[in-house]
Amino acid sequence: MPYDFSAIEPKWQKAWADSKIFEVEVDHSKEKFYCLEMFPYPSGALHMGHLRNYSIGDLLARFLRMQGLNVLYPMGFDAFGMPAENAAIKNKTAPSDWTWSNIEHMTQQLKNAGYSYDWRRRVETCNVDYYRWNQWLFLQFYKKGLVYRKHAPVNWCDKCQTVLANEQVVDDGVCWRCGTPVTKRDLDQWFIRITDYAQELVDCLDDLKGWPERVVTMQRNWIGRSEGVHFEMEIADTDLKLEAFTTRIDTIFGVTFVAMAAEHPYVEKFAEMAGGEKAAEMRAFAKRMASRSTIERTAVGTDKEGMDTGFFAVNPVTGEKSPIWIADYILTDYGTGAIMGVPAHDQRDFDFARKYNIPVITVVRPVDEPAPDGATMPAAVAADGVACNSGFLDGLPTEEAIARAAEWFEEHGKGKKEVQFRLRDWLISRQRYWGTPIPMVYCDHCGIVPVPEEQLPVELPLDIEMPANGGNPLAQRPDWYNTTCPVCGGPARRETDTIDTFFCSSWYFDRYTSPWSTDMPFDKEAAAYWMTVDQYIGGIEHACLHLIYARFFTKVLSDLGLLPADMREPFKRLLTQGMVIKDGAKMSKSIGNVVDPDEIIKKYGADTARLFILFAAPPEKDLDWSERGVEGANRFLGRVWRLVEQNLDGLRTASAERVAMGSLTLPAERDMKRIIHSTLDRVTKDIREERQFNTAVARLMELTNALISFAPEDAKGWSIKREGVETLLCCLSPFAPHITEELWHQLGNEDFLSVHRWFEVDKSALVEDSATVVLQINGKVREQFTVSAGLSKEDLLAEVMSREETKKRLEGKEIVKTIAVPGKLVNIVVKG
Ligand code: ANZ
Ligand code: ZN
Repeated sequence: MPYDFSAIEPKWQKAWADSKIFEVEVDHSKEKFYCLEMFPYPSGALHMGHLRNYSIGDLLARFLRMQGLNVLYPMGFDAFGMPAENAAIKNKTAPSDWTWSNIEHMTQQLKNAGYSYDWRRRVETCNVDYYRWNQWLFLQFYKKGLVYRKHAPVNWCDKCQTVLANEQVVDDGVCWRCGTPVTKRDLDQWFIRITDYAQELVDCLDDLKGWPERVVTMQRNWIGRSEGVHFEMEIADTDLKLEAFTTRIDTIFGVTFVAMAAEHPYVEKFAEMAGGEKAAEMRAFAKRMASRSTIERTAVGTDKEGMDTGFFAVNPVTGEKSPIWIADYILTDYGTGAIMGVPAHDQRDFDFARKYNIPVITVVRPVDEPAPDGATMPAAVAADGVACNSGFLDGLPTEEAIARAAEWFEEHGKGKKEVQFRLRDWLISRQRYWGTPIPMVYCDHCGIVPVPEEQLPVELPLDIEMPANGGNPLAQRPDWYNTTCPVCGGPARRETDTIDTFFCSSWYFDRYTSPWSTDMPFDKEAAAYWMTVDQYIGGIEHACLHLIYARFFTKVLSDLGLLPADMREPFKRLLTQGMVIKDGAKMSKSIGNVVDPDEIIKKYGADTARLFILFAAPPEKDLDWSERGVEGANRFLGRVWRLVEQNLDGLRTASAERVAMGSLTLPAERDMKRIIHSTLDRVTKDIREERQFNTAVARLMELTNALISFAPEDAKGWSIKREGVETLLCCLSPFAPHITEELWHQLGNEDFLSVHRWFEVDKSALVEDSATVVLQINGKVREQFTVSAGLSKEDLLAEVMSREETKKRLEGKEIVKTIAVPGKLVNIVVKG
């Protein structure tokens, strides 16, 4: 029989589904393992990146299941979001129709790949059974004071026609989805108080030992915890005080200017006080600065721009006055939106000071050197040193100077130590249709009123027409948004914004533990058993998006009592798989180098596609797509197939009983047995400990070759060959589950290999029969030879000395000393 994957694969997929072997339940008598992949957006079809992600996950799920663990391995769809709306406008279909048909198509694709999901647990975030719990959770967050509405400058993407959270403004200022430079708009929006958890989000990073260091660092920087001093400066000739935040209060004697953001409220105050032309000038400048995108304002190398307001701030320590500027590089939403400018020790301040001829005064010097001259220094010196020109701080090393200066501010009541975070509250309103409606109502009488829980869900109308000119169709549906106030019963209007889809993906893994739950988002007992996720697999691009939001959610759900109190983190181990590249570039539609997984599966079968993907590169590394590599994987499976087919009679009739190493005398049989078990041993470790799947495959290829050349001479030999073939099929099963299942049954086995217990290593078979020993004379290698394994020092030496070759080499020489290392080497030191 030839290897006909197109018959084998659907046959076993059906058999597995019919027998429900991948369906799992809570079982406290068993150790659990939760294996999870980032769920896909139902864009239409799987791409190679998905196939890689899920082939890695399925390998682990299958392997650990065979190791006897109770493995939860679910799949679902992150189904809300913009592309459905764009497709709807383009094809004149409803976003829901487009989405649901994609979900069904992609589910079929996943089934064709042979992934071992418990399909009963499929979750779709656009399903009202799911998003009603988004709304319910939103209300719990609201009750807990974690949701608020605020008028604020927010990120706006003109292409997507919606606001964005800070995390969704990537690469210094563009929309994460479409790449359009983001601008600021002043709007009323809903925020979630993720900053309440900023400290814990940083602290717990230390415990994420199973995460790539790179992701931990990215999150640490994103959350951006800084310790510093928050203080006030009087503004000369006014009764105003300007607040600033600094991490370098030790440089307070080096302040030569003060700067504030264009959006700072004092811009308008100063304009009013100044009046006349100066006022107009100031307003115009601030407006021009504020209208520029963050990318323009903060890009490295762009010229800093500023304007002197004519007002002066009084240095709280020295009493000196410094001019107050408006500067483009001061961010409105960090610290207080105003800074003390210390050009000698901060590069941005330095660039600004040089441009506008502001004096530069050094107040920190290197330990054993005098202070550089501020007038001529070429760049700021940010490094620690010793305070100078700094009154009571003089002579103190930077760290102590910071502490001393901070104390001074606290003693004098002029400032206090403060921790600042870069992390901002999470803006979750979206001016889009295809998302979870925010369960809030506006009443002229009662103001903002939450929708009572018993009135949930607030369902999205599905019979909509997308406005061709963009915008949110919900805002054009009075029949939908007109409602009655839950408090006074008067006329009211629903919120027409929907919730950021990252909200949906922040707890879907909890839902998987009990997706049938109808009275709660998920069953607490089930979640307590299955969570946390033991292994999460997905793309690094989510390092500061989904992976932060999901961590935050887990902490809140734990505080809400939905998850156990000590369950503070969702993902124990994280694997960020590399990209799939072709011809040196990331596989993508825009580059035009995509290979369609469907075509590969059709041409070579799912087993080949999966094996190639797992063999071609370690999981974290980029994978170079090559059709030749795919053919190689296919040829290897053909060899495995023929190994069984061509020996089928012998293998089928061989005793399934394992022959003990001790009863084997033929060297070929002993060697075969050893190869089988050392391969099993290493493959098991490669998968379980190292996650090095590619080396595991390489070892299985070697085992295959050894089995092909091994010609049994007797019944014991056939029994060993069968043991070898079954071991090979066992180890290969998580990589290529269909062909191995088929061959397993052809050998006469009746159970499913997919859930067969992983084979045990026979330790006695690992002992080597022989050892290779090096002979050195005066430290130089002279020859290598084989001795039996396990010889003692004395026996080894005796054996070496009795060899004719050794005797010849030592002729006429005087032996001074001999050194023997069992199993390794003998060194003979001679004279003459
Ligand atoms: C004086 C100073 C002297 C500073 C010095 C630094 C070095 P991190 O570490 O990121 O927290 N800063 C404060 N608020 C700012 C804002 N809204 N926009 C731009 N810059 C701002 O950085 C804190 C430092 O960033 C603060 O310490 C302040 O500059 C600046 F030798 O104050 B520093
Ligand atoms: Zn956009």
